[in-house]
Amino acid sequence: MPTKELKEARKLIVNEIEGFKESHRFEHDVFYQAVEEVLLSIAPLLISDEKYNLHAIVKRLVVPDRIIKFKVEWMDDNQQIQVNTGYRVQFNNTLGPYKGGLRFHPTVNEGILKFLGFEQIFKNALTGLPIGGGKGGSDFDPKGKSDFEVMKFCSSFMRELHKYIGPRMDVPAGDIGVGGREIGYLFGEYKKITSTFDGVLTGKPNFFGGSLMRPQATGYGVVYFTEKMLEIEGKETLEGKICTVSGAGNVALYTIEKLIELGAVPVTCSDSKGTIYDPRGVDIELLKELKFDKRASLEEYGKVHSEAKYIPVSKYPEGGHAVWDIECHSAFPCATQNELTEVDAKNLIKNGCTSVSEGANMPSTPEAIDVFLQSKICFAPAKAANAGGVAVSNFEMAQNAAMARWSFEEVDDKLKKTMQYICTSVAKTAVEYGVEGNYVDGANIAAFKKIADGMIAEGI
Ligand code: NDP
Ligand code: 2IT
Repeated sequence: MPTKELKEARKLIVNEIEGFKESHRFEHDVFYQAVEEVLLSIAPLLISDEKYNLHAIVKRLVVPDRIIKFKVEWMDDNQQIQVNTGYRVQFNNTLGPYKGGLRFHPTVNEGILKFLGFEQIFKNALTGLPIGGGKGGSDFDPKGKSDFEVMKFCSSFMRELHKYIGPRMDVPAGDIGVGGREIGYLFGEYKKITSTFDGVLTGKPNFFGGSLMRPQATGYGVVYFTEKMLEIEGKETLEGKICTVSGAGNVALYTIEKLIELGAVPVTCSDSKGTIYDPRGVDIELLKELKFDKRASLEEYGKVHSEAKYIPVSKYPEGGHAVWDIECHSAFPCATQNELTEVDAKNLIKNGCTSVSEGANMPSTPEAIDVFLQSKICFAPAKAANAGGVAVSNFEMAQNAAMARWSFEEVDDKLKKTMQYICTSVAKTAVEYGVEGNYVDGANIAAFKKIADGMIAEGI
C-alpha cells in the first residue's frame, strides 16, 4: 500500500479514536491505549477490504457485549463487614465462550478490565482455539489477608458471578492476585450453589480437574514463543544468554524456570516494592518458596543470598525501572501494564538487548514499543507471546468436557506446538502485509481477520 494512503488512513483512525475518547471523557485510558494500537495496525486491512467497514466491525468490536458489575460483601477476621466491587466484562464471544482471567488488585476498575478483555479477544483468536474474550475481577486486595478471609471473599464473589458463567458460556481463570488458592475457593462455592461439577473455571487445583501444567503455561509459553521468534529472525538461541525478567508472580517465576532449563541465565525479578539483581542467576527454588509458599517480599531473597543486590523502588532511575537498566540479551516484562517506559526501552537498546517478549498484558508503553520497532530488535507483543496460559486453559476445558486427564508431558508438548503456531502465523501475516519483522502489526492483523470474519458470518 502506498505510504501516503496509509498515513491518511492512520490519521483518520486517530481522529476517530480522539472523538471516541472525547465522548467518553477519557475515563478509560488503558482501554483506549489497547484499542488505538490495534486500530493503527489494521489500517491497511480496513483500506484494502471494504467489507470490514460495510459491516461496521470496528465500531462493533470496541464495545463489550455486556459489563456485569456487582457488590461483594464479606466478613473479615475481626468480624467487620467489608464491601468490594466485582466485575465481569463479557467482551466478545464470536469464536467461542467468553474466556479470560479474574484480577484481584486494589487498582482494578472498569477501564482496566475493558483493556484486558479487549486484548483477550485478540489473544484467544491467535491461539486458533474456539474461545472468545472476557475479563473480570475486583478491587479486593488478597495481600495481607488470611486464607479464611480470601475464602470468604471468593465465596461471596461467586454468589453473584455464578449467574453469568458456565462451561459453554463464560469460563474465568486466574490473573494478578488470583492463583490456585482463589480458583479453588471460587470453584468450591460454584459447586455448592449449583450442585454441578462443571469445568466452569480453569487453573483449578489438579484434584478438581485442573490441567497439570496450567500454572507453568504462561511463563513456559513466553519462552517457547521467544525461542521460535529468534529462530525465524535468524538470531542466536537463548542458551548461555543473560536475561532480565520483571515481576515475581506466576508468569515471571515460570518464565525464569523455563529460561534456566534452556541454559539461559535470568538475573533479575521484581515486585511492587523492589528488584533483585543476582548476577549469578536467580535462585528459582528460593523464589518459589518466598513468593508461592510464604507470600513474602523480595527483600527476603537478599537476606539469603548476600551476593544479590536488592534495589528498592525508591532507587529506580528517573522515569524507569531498575530491571531494564541491567545489561541483557533478552528481556521479559512479566509484572503489569505500562511497567516498561520509553526510558527503559532506550536503556535496553543502549545495553545491547536483542529481544523483548511480553509476559504481562501490555507491559510496554506505546512510546517504548516505538523504540523497539524502530531499533529493529525482536519484539514479541503480549497478545501473542503470553497466549500459552489461555491455550492451556482451553486444554483444561477440553479435558473437563471429556472427563479426562492428560499428562504434564502431553500438555507441555501441545503448548509448545501452539506457541510455535502462533509465532509462525504472526510472522507470516507481517510479511503478507508488508511489515516483515513487525510482530505487533502481524498479531493485530491476524487476530482481527479471524474475529471480524466470524462477526460477518454470524450477522448482527
Ligand atoms: P501474580 O499476581 O502472580 O504476580 C504479579 C506480579 O507483578 C507480582 O510480582 C506483583 O508484585 C507485580 N505487580 C502487580 N501489580 C503491580 C503494580 N501495579 N506495580 C508493580 N508490580 C506489580 O500475577 P501473574 O503473574 O499471573 O500476572 C502478571 C502479568 O501477566 C499480568 O499482566 C497478567 O495480566 C499477565 N498474564 C497472566 C496470565 C496468567 O496465566 N496468570 C496469563 C497471561 C498474562 P507484588 O506481589 O508486590 O504486588
Ligand atoms: O491474560 C490472560 O490470558 C490470563 N490471565 C489467562 C486467561 C485464561 O483464561 O486462562
